[in-house]
Amino acid sequence: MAKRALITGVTGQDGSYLAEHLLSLGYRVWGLTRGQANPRKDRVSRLVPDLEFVHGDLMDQGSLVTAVNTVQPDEVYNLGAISFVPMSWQQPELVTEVNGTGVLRTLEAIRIVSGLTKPSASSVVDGQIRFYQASSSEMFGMVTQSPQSETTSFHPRSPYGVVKTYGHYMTRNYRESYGMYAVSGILFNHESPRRGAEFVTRKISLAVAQIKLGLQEKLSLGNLDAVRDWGFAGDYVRAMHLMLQQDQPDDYVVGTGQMHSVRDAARIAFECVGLNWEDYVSVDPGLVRPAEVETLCADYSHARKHLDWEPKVEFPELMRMMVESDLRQARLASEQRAELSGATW
Ligand code: NDP
Ligand code: GDR
Repeated sequence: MAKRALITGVTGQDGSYLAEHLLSLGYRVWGLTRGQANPRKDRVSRLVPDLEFVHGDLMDQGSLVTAVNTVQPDEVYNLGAISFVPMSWQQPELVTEVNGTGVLRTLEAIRIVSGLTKPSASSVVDGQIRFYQASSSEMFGMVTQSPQSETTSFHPRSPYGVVKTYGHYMTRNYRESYGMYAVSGILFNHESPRRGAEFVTRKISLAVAQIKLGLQEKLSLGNLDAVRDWGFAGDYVRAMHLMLQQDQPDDYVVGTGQMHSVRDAARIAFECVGLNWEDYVSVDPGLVRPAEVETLCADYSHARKHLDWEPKVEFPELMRMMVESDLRQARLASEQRAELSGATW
């Protein structure tokens, strides 16, 4: 019988890659979608035609119980979140509800549907629903140790990071309290052509494509010195799946162990189209964060050893992939505009 998976956040970057990956392994996959007319649902349906849908919202406990009960999943991947860090200063309470209490509600939905009525220290049993929580390197925040591993202490620097830390510990607590197979992947930044345009790598790749085609003149960025460990989302969803296939549940750091600054990202992206980044990029102090995470770098040796996982795509190749995808789309959009303006009706 095909395994069954439920993904929250299926309309996001990781959701679409994870759905494709699980379907390629023979799973039946349901994505949780919210709202009465979500255009991102149409987009993911086009990208992943075999994906099935169930309605629900991380803000609504009953809808999650119904979704888990309807799908009867073997595995639940909780990727749903407000994932743009600056939003968490603007709407900290909403981010707490979705990214924090949403984790608790999903764990509760699994507990209720599984009939786990009493806390019990008993270990994982076969046939249990397995749960993956999308934890984040933002939990490390102000780092005093580099690279960061599963044992590095947390010092989150944004409401987003604080709330992800809550979800992380709640996941561990359900594992320890109910014997649930519940794990967190502490994932470092991962990008792709499907990355939201608000995140810095995609903001850069989109701007490079527009500037190359003469559709934009300049690019404003915030902190050019911020350093991240950027990998490819398609590689990281393999790690998510592997975390749920182990004999015992555990948490894993996933990253590349390579560090690049925002400045490097801009330089590499502009070089892809033969331009010098310094001719186009300026710093807008308004984009600098009130409390910045200056530098992050993953020690993913635990994942390498126990999951046999390695990233395949290096950062320059990732930036090239994103720039080329944005160039193709910008050219297509230009051609369609030209066709429309030449239309005779
Ligand atoms: P995206 O921002 O691309 O996707 C977020 C998803 O969450 C969307 O599908 C969105 O759906 C959904 N969502 C938002 N609010 C709710 C809600 N109330 N109920 C149900 N779903 C909701 O994020 P990514 O794919 O990049 O990231 C996936 C997860 O991994 C997130 O939890 C993120 O915080 C975490 N993470 C990401 C990293 C990265 O570098 N990408 C690194 C570490 C962790 P809708 O279309 O309805 O808005
Ligand atoms: P991050 O990703 O906050 O690390 O969170 P983002 O791409 O937004 O920022 C990375 C770094 O770049 C600096 N920066 C800018 N960022 C944006 N968005 N726009 C700019 O113009 C800009 N200029 C400089 C930022 O200050 C920051 O230091 C991502 C999200 O996917 C989270 O959900 C996830 O948990 C973490 O990665 C790991």
